[in-house]
Amino acid sequence: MKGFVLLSVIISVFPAAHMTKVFVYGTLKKDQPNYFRMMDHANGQAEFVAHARTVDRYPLVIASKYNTPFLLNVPGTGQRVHGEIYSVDQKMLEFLDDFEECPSLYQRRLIWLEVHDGPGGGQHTPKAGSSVEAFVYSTDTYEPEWLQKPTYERYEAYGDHGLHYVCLEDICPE
Ligand code: PCA
Repeated sequence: MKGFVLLSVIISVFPAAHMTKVFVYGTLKKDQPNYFRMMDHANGQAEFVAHARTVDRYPLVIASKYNTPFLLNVPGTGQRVHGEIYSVDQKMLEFLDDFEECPSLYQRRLIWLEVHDGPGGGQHTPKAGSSVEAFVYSTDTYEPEWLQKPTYERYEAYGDHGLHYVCLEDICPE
């Protein structure tokens, strides 16, 4: 009990101490179909940190019957992938793990990112050009054929590729 009280005090004094950086490259990005889930306070807190690009190349493919974006965990092939870094609290991290069916569909792992622009000024905003580590939902549990698919450097749910993201009725915005 004492330990719990102490932990609560530490967390309230240092709110950043229990935040985790997550890099999103797919439907969770701003203006993409699942962004609203990260902005829904019922799921926890998510704060934009910066735009960024993966340091290594990875194949970002669109696969499955729902045309879902997958970053395949095959560093060194594909392209350097653009996305957004968010700082999320424990509640949001647990929500995202559940939503991304981690660890069966995606696994959450750390990757290196090159920071582009952030909102600036903030004490916690990393500098443009610097490298930061963040979690990403990438996958090892892909079908071998997915390695033959076209790769993208930037995901757009309704882009020129024509592989429009299919929302399940019960998990999609109106
Ligand atoms: N959601 C996660 C992984 C793929 C997806 O659509 C993301 O946007 O990063």
